[in-house]
Amino acid sequence: KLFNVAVVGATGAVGEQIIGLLEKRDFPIAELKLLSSARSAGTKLMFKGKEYTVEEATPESFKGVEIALFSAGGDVSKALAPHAVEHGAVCIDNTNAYRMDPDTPLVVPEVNIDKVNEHKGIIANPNCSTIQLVAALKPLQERYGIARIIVSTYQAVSGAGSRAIDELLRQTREVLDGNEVDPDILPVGSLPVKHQIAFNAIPQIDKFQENGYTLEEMKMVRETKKILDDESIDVTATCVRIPVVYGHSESVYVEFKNDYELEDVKNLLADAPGVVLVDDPAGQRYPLATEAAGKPEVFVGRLRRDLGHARGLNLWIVSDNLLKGAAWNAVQIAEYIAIEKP
Ligand code: 11C
Repeated sequence: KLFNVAVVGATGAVGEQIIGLLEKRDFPIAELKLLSSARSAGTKLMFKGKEYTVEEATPESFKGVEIALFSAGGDVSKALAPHAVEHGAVCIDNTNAYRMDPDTPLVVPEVNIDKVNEHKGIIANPNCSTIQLVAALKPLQERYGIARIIVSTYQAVSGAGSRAIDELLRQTREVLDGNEVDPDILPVGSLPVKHQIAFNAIPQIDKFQENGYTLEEMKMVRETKKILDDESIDVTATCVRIPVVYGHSESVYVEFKNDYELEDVKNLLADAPGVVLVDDPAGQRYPLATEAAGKPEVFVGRLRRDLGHARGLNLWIVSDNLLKGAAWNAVQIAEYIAIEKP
């Protein structure tokens, strides 16, 4: 069977990757609609050698659409996903709009693909930094149980969209040329205070919440518990933007409920779906953003037992935030719906 597919946010950093993956994976498409805000409507995009004109997304755009992939921001998803559902589409939403809604499955295929079958029209794609964390920890949770996770992130600017990529490149040139830097986008485009990202590390991703954590940090806390299906796991996160274009890196401390052997952990990760173990200190081999960029897997390394806690493990997790962290996870869900679902 072929499906009528809509991509909402087609001109954005994630939308571009989704379109590329639909083409590369030869997704069974009958008709493809590329949708965006009014501002980007009219943009021409190529798909399988054919030119498409991006149209403004409206409630009526979804007539006849069977699968809609949203990545145009939470407000757009809130405004339009219900219309897409009314028209009979299954929505795979890449924003924060529905992730914590109890009726919406929050899905990482390697972890909980079965949840897709419980959807009521919308399936949420988790935040990029959460996806790579849970994909790596799931096989360890199954074997040992997880009591606690402490994660610090080193996140690429592409997570904040293509304008943030331009900003990093522009600022880098400005600094190297000895010119003044005039930050415009980061840490949060809609807030008045901006910080230089070139040659810097900004410990703020998204807006601060009342509890002193940022929204990005609270997404990691809440989404991790929901996806791993265990509210009792203690999760704490510090999210930092660094001057990298593609690939989020994470320093993770995980405390298991049961004793573990390091060799067994390595074997579990080496066999885990979608995970690549890169852990060879003698050869100076460990996951790097530069090597993860453009690849669909989650890379794990620097495995070592905590010095103070026998059931504590430290590790380093890296993945391409636009691929497994966004577009690839969404297309995997779409493939399950279109091709594999019983
Ligand atoms: C970042 N994690 O790196 C964010 C981007 O909720 O899907 C993804 C935001 C989201 O800035």
